[in-house]
This record gives sequence, C-alpha cells and structure tokens, in this order.
Amino acid sequence: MGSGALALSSLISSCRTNQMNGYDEFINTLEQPPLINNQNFTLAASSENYSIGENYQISGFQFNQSYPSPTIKCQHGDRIKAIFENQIGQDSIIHWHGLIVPPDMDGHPKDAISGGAYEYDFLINQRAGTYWYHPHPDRITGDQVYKGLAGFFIVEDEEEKALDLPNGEFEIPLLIQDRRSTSSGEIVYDPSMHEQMMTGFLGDKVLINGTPAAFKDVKKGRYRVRLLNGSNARIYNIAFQNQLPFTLIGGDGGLLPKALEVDQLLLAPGERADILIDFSKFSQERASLVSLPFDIPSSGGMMNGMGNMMGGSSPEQGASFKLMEFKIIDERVGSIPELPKELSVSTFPEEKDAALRRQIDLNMQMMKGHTINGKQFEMNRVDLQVKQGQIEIWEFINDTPTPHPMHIHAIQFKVLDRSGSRGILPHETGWKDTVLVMPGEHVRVIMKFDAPKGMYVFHCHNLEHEDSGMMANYEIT
Ligand SMILES: [Cu+2]
Repeated sequence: MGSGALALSSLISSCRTNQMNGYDEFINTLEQPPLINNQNFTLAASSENYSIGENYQISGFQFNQSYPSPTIKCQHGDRIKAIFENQIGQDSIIHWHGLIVPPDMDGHPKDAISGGAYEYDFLINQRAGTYWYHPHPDRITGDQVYKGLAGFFIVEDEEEKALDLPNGEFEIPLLIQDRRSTSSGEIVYDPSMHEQMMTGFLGDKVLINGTPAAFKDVKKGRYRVRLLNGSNARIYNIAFQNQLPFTLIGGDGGLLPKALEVDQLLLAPGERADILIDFSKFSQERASLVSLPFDIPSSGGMMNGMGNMMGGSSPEQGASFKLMEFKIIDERVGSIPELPKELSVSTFPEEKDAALRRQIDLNMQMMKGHTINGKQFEMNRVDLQVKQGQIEIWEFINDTPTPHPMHIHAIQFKVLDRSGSRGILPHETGWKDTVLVMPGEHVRVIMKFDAPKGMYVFHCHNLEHEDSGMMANYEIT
C-alpha cells in the first residue's frame, strides 16, 4: 500500500460510533443503465415525474426517459455525433467530463440552449477510461444533476483490451449519488444559503445507479467495478465492510501505471476509480460496500470547524454509510490471467519542463458566494490564458473550511504533491481531471495544454459551490 493510503488511515476518526447511516436491508436489484453502443446518438432531456424504488418520488429530469441515464460506450478513434435535445424548460448544455474536445463541444455554460437541439461532433483521441457526462449550465448545474441527468461515458482502447480485464457481466459500473427526501418520500432539491456556502447539498441515503438499498448477484470470480462519485457534494471513503483489500487499476483518466492493493478509497464528487474485486475470496454470502467515516482536516482559520456542521437534516460530511450489497452466488468462474506488473505506459509532464506556475486561490465571500482568485464566475470574462502546448503547474490553495474537488476541463493532469499529511493517494498516481483539496491544503498539479484553442472552464465539483461562483474561464491561445 502506498504511503498516501497509510496517511489517510491515520485520519480516520476512532471516536465515532459503528452505527452506519443508510439502509438496514438491501432488497432492490441494482439497476443497469441502458447502453448506447453507437457513435451516433441523441440524448433528449425531458421533465419527468418518476419513482425511485418503492418509497421515493421525484419531479425531476431524465435523458431518453431513463433513470439512471444511459451508459455511452465507444472506442478510441471513434467520431461521436451526438444531438442534445433540451426539453426541460430551462437552460442546459452537456459537458463530457474528462474528454478532451474542442471548446464548442465541451459544454461551456455560455453554449447552454433554452430549448431545441445542440449538435456535437468530436473525435475520441484519448486513452481508455471511465468518463461521464452531465449538464453544465451556469448556476443550475446542481439542480439538473441532482434531478437525474448524469451518466457514464466509457472509452475503450487496444492497450486496455490487451490486459483481458473482466468484461460483459463481470464489468459493473456504479454511479454513486446521495439523496434527501421529505417525510412523504419526495426527493427535492432546495439547498439553503448555508448549504450553498458551506457543506453543499448532502443527502441522507445513497442511490447506486439510481437504486435505493441496492443488491447485485455476483459469482465467485473476479469483477471489474467502475466507481463514479456523481453526488453533488458528498465524499465517500469506499471500502468493503470487512476491509478486505481490493485492487485499484484505474483513476479519472484510465489505467494507472501499476495496480495497487488498497482497502479504502476516498472518492470526491466528479472522481472515478476502477477496481478489481475477487468474490471467490469472500467467505460470507454477502459483501457490503460501505463508506467508512473520515475527518475533514481543519484549516485552522477563523472558520475552523464550521464547515462540517449544520448540513441540513442529513448526516454530516465524513459520516459513514452502507452503500450496497453484493450477494455472492456459489458458482465458481474460470480463472482470469494475472495482471502484469506494469498496467499501462504514460509519459507524465515533468516539473523541470514547466514554463509557468500559478496559484489558484479558493475562497469565499460571506453571503455572496465562492470565489477563485477573489472572483465569482462570469460567463465571458477570461480569467487566465495559457499557451497551447505549454506545460504549467497549478497550485490549488484552499483557504476555506470546506473541501473542494477541483476539476479542469479539456485536460488530464498529474498530481505533483499535497501539503500536510494526506500525501498522494493511490488513485492519484495516474491521470486525473478532478482532485480533492481539503481545507488548508495546497495541491499542485502539472499538465500540458494540448486541447484546441479557445475558452474552457475549471471549477469546484461540489455543485453547490460551482453554482455559487467557484468557477473560472481559462483560454488556450
Ligand atoms: Cu468547492
């Protein structure tokens, strides 16, 4: 295990109770999103009233009248021609999270349409990975994602196929989202001022692929599980209940250089992880996927401690949850080839080649909103310019009492270092597009700007923070 994982373990609070939030029983079969396995497709967003499990209802949105949203699967080299139809009665646009596409294909908030259709046409010329898509309008992204619009965008390539990883029924994508309901079971999105300014909108129950209290039948063999934290604000410390180790093989931008054995994984909104889990190693009939409790480091400032309090009626950030159960059927499946030592080959940019270093200050103005370098988001203001082909180091500095998962569009970066005790986490050893910056932390990332020229955004992926201004424009020139 890497030193980062050990450092993380030391953060785990020992004084919390063992009582986990969430369901007592896992009784609903895990939903599998419909598959779009085609380079040409339409995603039509519409307003729908629908039920979630037996107990919850929502007046929400769906893509192609489906919840969870369809999974898109394509190959490196594909030319995607997609039509986004907006029938939800408010501004919207789709962002392909993690994909490197031209500026007018990226879902910048200024490209939002109030109705009609937006045509996408772009090439997939990046490595295999677990990417995703969701709306990206200014100030109302949190509302639209929460109400049902988010799905996987999986890219495959030859390097990955050569590894013979589990596939078909042995490949399981899990979209993890928390939700809050009224006493009558209505799921509503109504963040308070405090939630916008501090915690974000935290739920009291977790849906997996839109399924409450989900279970999944699995055989005694090895599975590939793609994890996506599609929650608005909640961070999960993912583990199996008995802390059985699992194998981490990928992060945001695809395969890691080497597989790593871990027993927990801190996943913030927007982040993905790709894991292998061998259910033949479990002796019991059920294996619970959980989120272990964790502490939010304090920034030591005036606001010390306030960030984690008063999260509405829901358990606080860092609380433990039961997520879902795997029900292990007594049927052995054939052995799978062992993983090679080196999973993939990547040439990461090096610090000595960086042409520029920038500090990105994450802050807030009371009663007003969140800021990046002192400013709230404005649609057409260029906040910084970068030269195409240039390598830069950005240092995110969190001067607030709450965590900020920072996402940069149109790029995959490498995490260089993090101040404090957490270090670089196992899933941060490969390509990333979203990195968690805890209160008081400085996190440096390095990247080369190879995307087409034009304007893109970077922002906090706590969607209430993003919607309250923690977003900025950068232009590749
Ligand atoms: Cu934030």
